[in-house]
Amino acid sequence: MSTDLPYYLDPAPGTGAVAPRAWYAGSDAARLSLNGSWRFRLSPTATAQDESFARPGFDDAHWDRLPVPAHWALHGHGAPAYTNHLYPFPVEPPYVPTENPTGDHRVTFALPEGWPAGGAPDSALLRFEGIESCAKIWLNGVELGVFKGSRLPAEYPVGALLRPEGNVLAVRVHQWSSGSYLEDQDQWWLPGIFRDVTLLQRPDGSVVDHFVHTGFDHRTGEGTLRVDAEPGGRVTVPELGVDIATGESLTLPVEPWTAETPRLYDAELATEGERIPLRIGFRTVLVEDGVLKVNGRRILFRGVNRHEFHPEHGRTVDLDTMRTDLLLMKRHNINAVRTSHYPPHPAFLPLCDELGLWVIDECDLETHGFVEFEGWKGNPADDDRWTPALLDRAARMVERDKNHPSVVIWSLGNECGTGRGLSAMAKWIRERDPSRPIHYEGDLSCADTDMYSRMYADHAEVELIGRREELPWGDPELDAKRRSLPFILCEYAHAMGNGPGGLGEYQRLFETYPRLQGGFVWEWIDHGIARRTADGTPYFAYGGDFGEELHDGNFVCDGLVFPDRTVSPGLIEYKKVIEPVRIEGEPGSGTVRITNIHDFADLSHLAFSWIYEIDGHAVAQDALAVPPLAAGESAELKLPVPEAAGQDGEAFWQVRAALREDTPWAGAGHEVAWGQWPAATALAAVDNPGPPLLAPRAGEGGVVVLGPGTFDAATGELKYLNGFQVTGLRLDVWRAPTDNDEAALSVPETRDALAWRTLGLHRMRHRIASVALTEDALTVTTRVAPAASDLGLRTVYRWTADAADGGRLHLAIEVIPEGDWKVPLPRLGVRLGVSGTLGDAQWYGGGPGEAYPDTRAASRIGLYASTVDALQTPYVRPQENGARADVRWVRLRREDGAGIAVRQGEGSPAFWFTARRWTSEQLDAADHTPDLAPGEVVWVNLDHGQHGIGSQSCGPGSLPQYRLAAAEASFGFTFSTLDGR
Ligand code: IPT
Repeated sequence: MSTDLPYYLDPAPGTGAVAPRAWYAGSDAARLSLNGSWRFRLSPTATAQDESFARPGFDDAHWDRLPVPAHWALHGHGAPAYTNHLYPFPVEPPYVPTENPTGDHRVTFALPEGWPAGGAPDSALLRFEGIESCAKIWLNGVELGVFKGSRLPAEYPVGALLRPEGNVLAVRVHQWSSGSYLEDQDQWWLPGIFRDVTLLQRPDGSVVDHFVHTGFDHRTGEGTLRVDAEPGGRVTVPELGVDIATGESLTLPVEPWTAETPRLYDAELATEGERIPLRIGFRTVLVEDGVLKVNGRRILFRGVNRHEFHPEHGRTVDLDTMRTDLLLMKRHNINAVRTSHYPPHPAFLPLCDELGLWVIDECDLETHGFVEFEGWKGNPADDDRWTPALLDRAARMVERDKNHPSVVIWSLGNECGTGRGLSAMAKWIRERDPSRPIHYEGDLSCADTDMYSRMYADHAEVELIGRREELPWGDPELDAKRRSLPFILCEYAHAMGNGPGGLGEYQRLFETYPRLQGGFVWEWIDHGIARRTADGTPYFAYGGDFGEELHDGNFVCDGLVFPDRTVSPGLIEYKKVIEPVRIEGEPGSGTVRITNIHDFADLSHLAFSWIYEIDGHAVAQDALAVPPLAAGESAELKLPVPEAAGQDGEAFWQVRAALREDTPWAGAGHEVAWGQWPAATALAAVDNPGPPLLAPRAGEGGVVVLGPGTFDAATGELKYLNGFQVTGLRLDVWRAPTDNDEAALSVPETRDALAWRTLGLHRMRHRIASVALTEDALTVTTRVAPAASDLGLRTVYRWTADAADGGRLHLAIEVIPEGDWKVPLPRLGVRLGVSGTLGDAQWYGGGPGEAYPDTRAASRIGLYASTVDALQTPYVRPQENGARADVRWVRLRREDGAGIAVRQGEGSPAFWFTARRWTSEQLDAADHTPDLAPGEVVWVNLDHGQHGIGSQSCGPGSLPQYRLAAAEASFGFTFSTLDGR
């Protein structure tokens, strides 16, 4: 483009760097990390300060200090800002605002002992792994060039400039540049030198670049190996007895690399001037017969989209954190990562090679903000002036990451519409590395790609695609091509807040149709930034919390782990849904069916066991011998009949599969999969007349006494259960809307929370129609309805107590909707308040974690205990959470053990149990976790029904079977009290 533009506005790529080349962790050539404490000065514009700071003699003593790598906005200079796809500046490419925070960085360093000063320019390289978004760099006063392409490396030849000591590196970083138009990913805008800075010694004859080519032929069991290198040298693989010249090909028997069996061979590349340790994995990736295969077999992605994020450091992520991410993924059965939406720190990929994950490596490219304009007008991805920058990014990704067996797919970028620049990238990548297929979601024609990829398609559409029966698209030739391609959901199951729901149904589709090769949950982590309130309470901030004039709120918190990497219920659900072993039994059956749904591994690495449980107690258990079924095989095994099988109580079989031995990602005994099913078929309900009932009697002071219950005679409201005060027991239909209920991106007609609030379900009124005392019951008839509406829920509470067991109080509820209800109910049940001293819960039912109708796969029937506080799931933006499914009974106790107990009513199904120290209304009103102040009361919800969760914060809502229609319902509970110790 026109050269009169300043460097940071010129759409051309950066300047001054050597050709991109393969990254490697280390070699025998010296390297010096320049990370550390640097001097820093922030200016409001790109040109507020002249460039004199680059001179070695410049005095920076009065400047602040800043750690490098870091984002200055997280160190007290300026502030982070969050937008999803909107550019936070006027769109007039390549221009950016005059207000352009510019950080000048300086560091002085000495060369280590033995490092020759001076020499040929290419005898030393100064390497930057990532700078956001544009920088001009000087060493010892000499300009090295301009860095662009934030999350990609660049190396500058500096050999001739180095001195033994007193070297001054100066870097001027602009937050905004032409590159910002290419980096419109959904995340915080965070400028800075956010990845490592290293000085690399490049001795004569050291490796300029190397490319490890491998393959694996599953028919012969042989691998192929060729290492191209510049300059040439030798490659040794001691374990295989290999010693070949670079450029020479070899075929020999090997064990293949897969994500399930990440077999790596240690090797070495030696040229005249350098020895580089290599870790070689043999595998072949290809699309064949409409299916993506590795080593001849179809693979299934159980994936996540991973942004790099740390709640204190932003995109400056250290090695421990990277490893933590991967260990957590592996422990939750995740086998694939899409590096959304830029190449990760280079050290992430060797960890993927080692631990075993399929990686879609995605280029640092997104121009999503142009979606705002008709036909993506002005989109740099379709503008020749920008093509060199796009090609530069493609090359820097491919060259850097080409030697990783874990990288099986190249992705051109995310949400860039379509365009010539993308086609040029695909063409270049295909020529440079034909061994990996190409992904890009944004072009529905799939003209440049090797797989059909979509985001957030609903189950029904995915099923059609699975059958290759999707609606025809565009020109017939391209349609035919696309129909012949494998399919992935590069994003699905938006993990924002409570959810995502509907994972299990997707998984069943993936396991049914070979074309559907799985998906990548959006996304791995909530990008909440760690902050404290004035009184020191920690919380996580999101969009708008930093005074941004334009922002997308908590849409940045949509991960399977919380910002501090605490596992959220969504990840536990996902782990269960994507188990690589299916363990199933029919209710009442002592036979288990075990199916190995790994793609490669047999079951010999797993140890199986069975447990026979009665009322939540394991009464018998033993190891279960399971044959080492090959991938895809299944077997039915008879379980032994335990002696305890005749005992009274509710019996369950549980079969578990755990790691037999320690692995690099989890210890022996780590549970990989499980199944649980009732050991007996449910007994048919016997229609017995029931015990004689106590008569309610009028007591002193306007009360009615019935068994342990004391009621207000006028209102029929329960006041006491023996000595325990009860408040506000009544029908409850409200829940604090989840992010998926809010569905902020959807059209208003489909947003549940909007429909609920419009109708007024958050402000229901209770009219007492009658309070009737009969011989054996207290019956309260009410109508529960919102103002201004003629819709209502006629609700009858019938209280009784057994004559034989006067210690229990039964509540039978009948709900009859009146009027034409078009809106589902958030929940249906009763809410009651009990003393805040009842802070310990114990229950028999689903657990240990939270569950909702379409997020209950991981909920296992058992005996559980938790404090009321620990029952809460602290979603970054407070919302409905913490329900436990299938609860048969629950006890809430004080410290001395006294308390109240609730069981499912006679003939009533198990219920949903929730307890919290605030009301749903308070939960609804809170924006951040510190807004929730524990009160004096524990509010308990006992629900007959819960509305599904779905994934409509970005994607489909809950499936029809999980929607809670306003319909006639009867259910009940039995209340009693517990004595103290
Ligand atoms: C999709 C984006 O690719 C991803 O970066 C993220 O923003 C996600 O949505 C929502 O969190 S794009 C959208 C148009 C579906």
